[in-house]
Amino acid sequence: MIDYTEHPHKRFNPLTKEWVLVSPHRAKRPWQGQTEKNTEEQLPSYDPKCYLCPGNERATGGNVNDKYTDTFVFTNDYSALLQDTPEGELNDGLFVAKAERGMARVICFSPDHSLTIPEMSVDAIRKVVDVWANEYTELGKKDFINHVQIFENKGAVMGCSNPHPHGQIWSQSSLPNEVQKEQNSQKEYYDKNGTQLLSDYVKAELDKQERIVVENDTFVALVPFWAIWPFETMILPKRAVQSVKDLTDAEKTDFADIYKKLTTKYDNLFEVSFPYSAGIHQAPTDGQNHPEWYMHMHFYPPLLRSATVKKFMVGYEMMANAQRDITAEQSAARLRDLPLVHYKQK
Ligand code: H2U
Ligand code: ZN
Repeated sequence: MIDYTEHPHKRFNPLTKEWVLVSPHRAKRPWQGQTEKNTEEQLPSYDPKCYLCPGNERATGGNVNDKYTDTFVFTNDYSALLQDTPEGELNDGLFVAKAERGMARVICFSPDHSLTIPEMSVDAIRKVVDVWANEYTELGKKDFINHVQIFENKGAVMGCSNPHPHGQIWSQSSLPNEVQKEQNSQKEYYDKNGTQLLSDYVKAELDKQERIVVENDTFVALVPFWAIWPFETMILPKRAVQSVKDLTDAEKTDFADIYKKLTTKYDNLFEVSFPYSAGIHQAPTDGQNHPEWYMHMHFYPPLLRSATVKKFMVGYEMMANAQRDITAEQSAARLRDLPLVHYKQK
């Protein structure tokens, strides 16, 4: 009989309808498990050369940041999407293209250049959540914006250009690929069952208690059953909410709280500022009702065994299928067992 902690198997991701190959027997290879000691240099609270610090000039001539005291949002000076793109469509057999309009924004999470989310207070992170809700609402209101992607790239290994704590928002006319997959699956599930896919999933995970990392009154952080990255997680509200703007006041604070708790555990894993790409998936802003939607935040961290051993999505992953060794349950247990006090505070 198959033992899912031992034998190679495939797991299904119902959100994307894609499979991941899990090879737990390979994780039994000798685990050196050393945590690289933290050699990160302490950054200054203010860096006169940083284009995100308060009062500084940005990389483009002329633009100067406000002397902000909590969060600061501005339109990306090098936006990948533009408001004034002309209309256009190409439908020439196999050559298909379409104009895309949008707007991109940058959010500074804190005026303090040296901080990261796990080192910020819940009150300060709550202000970031408020900015997300506001940006989702305001960008979403525009007739040419049907999707708002909020995300954070953390760490140079993820291509982040600046250590100053910040995130981005790219909003656009059409649904991007990953969101379109989730849209289709959630709609199909809701039409068939009358409940949200992720509503049923969260209930089942809270019931099983096998992959939960941390929870508070209204939010949970877990390693999804179908996780691809070694320490991939999701943050989800405990009730069906379509977007950050629909969260209650208490839920917004709980969202900030769990964001801090999860990222603190991440940093404590290898005692290093843990890199990741994170982003919030939420209902399209197309003016339609989306009862099928259940907002959630994905965290895709690249580290595997230490601060310097990264998982590469190459070879079989690029050519065939995502694959992992350590199981989602093992990863969840390791993260769950880590302290909620940041290692720098010890
Ligand atoms: P990343 O660190 O995730 O690359 O985000 C930084 C963003 O900030 C990036 O998209 C923008 C870049 O275009 N930026 C500005 O808008 N103005 C600047 O002066 C520098 C960087
Ligand atoms: Zn800075």
